Amino acid sequence: MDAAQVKERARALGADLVGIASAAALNAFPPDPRWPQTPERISPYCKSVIVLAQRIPAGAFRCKTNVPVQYIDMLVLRKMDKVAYRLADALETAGFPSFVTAAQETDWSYKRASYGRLSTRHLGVEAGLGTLGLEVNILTPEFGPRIYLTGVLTELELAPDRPMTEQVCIGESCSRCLHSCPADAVLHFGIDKRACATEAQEFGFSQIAKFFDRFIPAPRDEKHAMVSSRDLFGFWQGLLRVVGSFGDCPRCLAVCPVGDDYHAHLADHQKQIPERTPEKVALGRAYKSARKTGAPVDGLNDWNIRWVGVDGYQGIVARQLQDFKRRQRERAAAGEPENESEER
Ligand code: B12
Ligand code: SF4
Ligand code: SF4
Repeated sequence: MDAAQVKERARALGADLVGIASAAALNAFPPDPRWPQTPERISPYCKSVIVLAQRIPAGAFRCKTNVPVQYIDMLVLRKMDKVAYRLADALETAGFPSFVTAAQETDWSYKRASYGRLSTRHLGVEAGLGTLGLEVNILTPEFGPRIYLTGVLTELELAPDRPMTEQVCIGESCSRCLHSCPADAVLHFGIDKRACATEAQEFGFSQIAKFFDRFIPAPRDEKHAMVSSRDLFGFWQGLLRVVGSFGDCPRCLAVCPVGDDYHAHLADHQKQIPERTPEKVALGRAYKSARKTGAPVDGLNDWNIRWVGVDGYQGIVARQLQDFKRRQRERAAAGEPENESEER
């Protein structure tokens, strides 16, 4: 099987986006060399990583609460794992040992479990699917950040895709993710993980640990109250359906204006950002001036710029919007629904 056949197979199985990264490049460029999230740490034989992305349907981002996104996230992750498993199985049947990485688990020994065994966003960039945004989500031209990703590690040597050098994120002059963030966690091409986790993992591991820290020394009647509290109910729902234990906050995904799905279904609903404050706007402007004056910015340093896009923002979103509007006009002229999805 060659790269084109593998990609065709992945799409036929239901992947929305697929790209290929060479294991050698991933081994040479770990996101943070102090904690190398590399294929060689997992398997000495891996030659290529096939990166699959599954889009999150935009409809869920048009609702009154975050609940529909939280549920559909889980369905998307389940579908993605199935597609990846079937692809790995097909490769192995063809004679090449292959397996799927855990897309959501983290490694206890790496930065107190805040790192996965591989960083699937960085996999996506190396496989040419997009570049990292101001909030370090990977932004794809097709669906912006509204995707989940996973990787199939294979011993088959495949021609890799080339990483994009053009920055997909509009950058500091946009800052919509920063304006929307309820936890003030969006840094300058970086993220305050602890702050984000308070919203994105309301019933995550650290909340469970804190709960039991309070529970163990509490007097008996307080313990009774805690047993029937909202916290414990949240943990139960998290165990049952994963909802609440991660993937709770969709705001930086919802408001990002990159992607045809945004133009088609979200531009109207997400136009206003209720969380926007003068302080957040000022912070975005400060980021902009720091970049303009060349002040040191961790997320844009010589190592990290590889994943942000070495050529900077060159108008990809504006070009896409024009192209999207042209296709809308053509569909309207042909009497077809304006926002119908493209064949992929
Ligand atoms: C742990 C985790 C979290 C944690 C920590 C997030 C983080 N940034 O690492 C928390 C709870 C905060 C979180 C939140 C969210 N997550 Co999350 N998360 C993960 C997970 C499981 C591991 C993350 C990881 O390994 N990061 C790798 C490290 C390298 O990332 P980093 O520290 O940010 O990277 C920087 C550092 O290396 C930094 N750096 C710092 N110091 C130094 C020093 C040196 C010397 C150098 C060179 C570099 C360096 O530079 C890098 C680039 O900026 C991944 C799945 C996976 N296996 O990748 C999903 C994942 C990243 N999450 C995802 C999502 C969607 C979310 C949320 C939107 C919540 C939601 N609705 O699901 C938010 C978004 C927050 C955000 N804007 O980043 C998706 C992202 C999809 C996308 N489009 O990008 C992923 C990829 C899940 C998946 N399988 O698809 N997440
Ligand atoms: S997931 Fe929510 S809290 Fe985390 S960075 Fe995005 S908007 Fe902020
Ligand atoms: S909302 Fe704007 S600044 Fe944030 S990631 Fe998307 S394009 Fe970049």
